[in-house]
Amino acid sequence: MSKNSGLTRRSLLARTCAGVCALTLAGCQKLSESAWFSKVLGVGEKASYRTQRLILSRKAMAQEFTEADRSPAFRSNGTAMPNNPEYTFLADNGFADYRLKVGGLVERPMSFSLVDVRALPHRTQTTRHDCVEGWSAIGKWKGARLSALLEEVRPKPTVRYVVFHCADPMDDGGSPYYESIDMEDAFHPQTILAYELNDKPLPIANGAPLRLRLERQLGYKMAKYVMRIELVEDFSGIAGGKGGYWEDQGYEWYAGI
Ligand SMILES: Nc1nc2c(c(=O)[nH]1)N[C@H]1C(S)=C(S)[C@@H](COP(=O)(O)O)O[C@H]1N2
Ligand SMILES: [Mo]
Repeated sequence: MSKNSGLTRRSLLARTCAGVCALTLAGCQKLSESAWFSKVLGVGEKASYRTQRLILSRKAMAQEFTEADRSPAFRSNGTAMPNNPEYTFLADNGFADYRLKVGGLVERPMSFSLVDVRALPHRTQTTRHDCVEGWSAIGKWKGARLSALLEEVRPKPTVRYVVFHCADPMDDGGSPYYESIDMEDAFHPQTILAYELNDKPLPIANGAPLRLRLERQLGYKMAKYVMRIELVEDFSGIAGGKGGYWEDQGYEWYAGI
């Protein structure tokens, strides 16, 4: 039986509402009162049946696995050690002086130490990573919920995207790796800033001290070495203007699996 067979429009709407309520429980209480959230609800209410189904599929969870399913080793891809003296300095001291800066269109710009990030509501998930180059690996990730971090800085109503600025310069001293996601993905329960892989501190090769996990999209969206998060209405003014390092080279911005 297909997943949605036999569902009436009313029960679909009820399920959409359940999704929104689950998000609220996941830590959007304050946000739910903000103009941004009511704008999203307004759109949801007016949406056609077809759009409701699209919304449902964006909210769906990526498959999770058991610990026994994990790959023997989780390989590294792209940068394995950022060629950046500032990063090397932080790494040499176990990232004790690392601060994640969060700014842009927010009511309350903040900077978080790793202790602060670890104090945020967290999630652990064992998921499959799919790289566009044709390899996959299953790993267990633990990290802070991005929704919880965003709630702390209070996004302004005009925010549409969350941009992740990384420590690794690309192409010999070129501009750093970066990525962007929309608010729907930013508030998805499986969207986390991971600080552990397979029960150990995140290795440098996999993006220490913090890397994005966004389980419904391809590997290149999952920014490693995140140094700064910027909330924007539009990313056309950033680097090549396409919303990410690989997007600027011609890859899709929405890399759904
Ligand atoms: N900062 C940064 N993030 C990055 C990359 C990178 O080179 N630099 N490579 C991307 C690609 S293509 C993939 S598949 C994954 C690889 O993650 P891993 O090194 O943990 O396997 O990170 C993504 N995020
Ligand atoms: Mo990748």
